[in-house]
Amino acid sequence: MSAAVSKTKTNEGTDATARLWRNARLATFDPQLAGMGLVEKGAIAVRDGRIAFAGPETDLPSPLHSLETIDCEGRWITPGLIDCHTHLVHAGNRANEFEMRLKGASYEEIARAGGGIVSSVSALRAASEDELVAQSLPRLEALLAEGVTTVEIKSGYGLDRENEMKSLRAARTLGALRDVSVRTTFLGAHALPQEMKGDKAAYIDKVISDMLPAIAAEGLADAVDGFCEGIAFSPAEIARVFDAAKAIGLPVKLHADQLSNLEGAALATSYGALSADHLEYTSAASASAMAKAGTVAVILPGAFYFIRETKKPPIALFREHGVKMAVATDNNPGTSPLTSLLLTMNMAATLFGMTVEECLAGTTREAARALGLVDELGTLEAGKWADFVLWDIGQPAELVYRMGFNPLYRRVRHGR
Ligand code: DI6
Ligand code: FE
Repeated sequence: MSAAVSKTKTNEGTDATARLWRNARLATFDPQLAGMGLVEKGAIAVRDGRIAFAGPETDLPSPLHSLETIDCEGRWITPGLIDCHTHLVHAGNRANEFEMRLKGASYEEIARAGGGIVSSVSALRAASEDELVAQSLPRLEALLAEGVTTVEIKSGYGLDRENEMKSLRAARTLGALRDVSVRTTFLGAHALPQEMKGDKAAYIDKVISDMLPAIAAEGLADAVDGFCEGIAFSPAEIARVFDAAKAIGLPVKLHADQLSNLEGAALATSYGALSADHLEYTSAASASAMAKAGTVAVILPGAFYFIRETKKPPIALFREHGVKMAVATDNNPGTSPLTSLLLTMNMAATLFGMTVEECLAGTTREAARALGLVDELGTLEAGKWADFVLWDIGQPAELVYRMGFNPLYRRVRHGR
């Protein structure tokens, strides 16, 4: 059954988005309302792709009564989902490595056999930009089919100027090919490329003086990320990258404390990072620093699950200190080949004990905050982009509760 569009009222001028979505139940995530900001018998008025009003139908300002009306037939509406941490642009996959691990091989053995991140770098370098787009598109489409309207995509499998730029251009192209907002993040400090083995300092030099200026000059990155870990880069090396990002005016985020505690989250806060991500080993001191700096904790249960990690991120600490929490897929070929944000929410709830409200806020409002976009996206509030999803559900908890079921009815981005 399709929602009926009233034929008696016409659009205002040439604004094809000018509409009134009425007879809906809203989970607004408006921070001024309690909990999920629920509104029974709600309406959303859209003009010029933005929300002109969201709230109880009875409060609708009279000038908006003349808008063309869509009857939502009592369906639930949430903000469009935001996947705020992905490595979605990559080439090939690592299913072979997965099979080897199932037979008992260690990461080290796999790396020696030419697997691991190095194999994803070779595959990406061998792929043309068009091939990269073509391979990544089905992953993007899987996210969109479940109501994602904004996705962050990192580079980090190119590891030289040409291939990092190719990745970021491919990410931007994906955003042009589909109705989705793409935010790009330069993750040059992801791994050490084989050709620079034994010389991390020289590689960081290249990230800072070769790749970053070229990427910034073309406007290819909205933020800069790094992987702070024993197997990747030290806090001192990441600090050099962040100094350069800051000098160029780009915000930073960090893969921090995923496999060990290097106090990466605290380092990120000293640069006013938008987010610190993973955080399995994050300390109380870092959690407190995150709260003070307003750095969002991005929780990534897909990687935790896939690598069979046992140390859980300190959710209780984050709650205690008032750290905002986002939830994302971390889609990548090595540790999280996951393209379902709905399943990710179920994992965050089941594996980490996050509440329904935390999971849903984590893929809407807090995900927007982790991208520095909370003034534009992430809630159903007047002034923000009209990005929202109509769901065939009886209550918001169903979005977190089900596994492998998609109750999406309609996805709306910028009012369309
Ligand atoms: N942390 C991860 O889990 C992935 N990257 C990162 O910084 C792993 C990426 C890969 O193995 O391909
Ligand atoms: Fe990641």
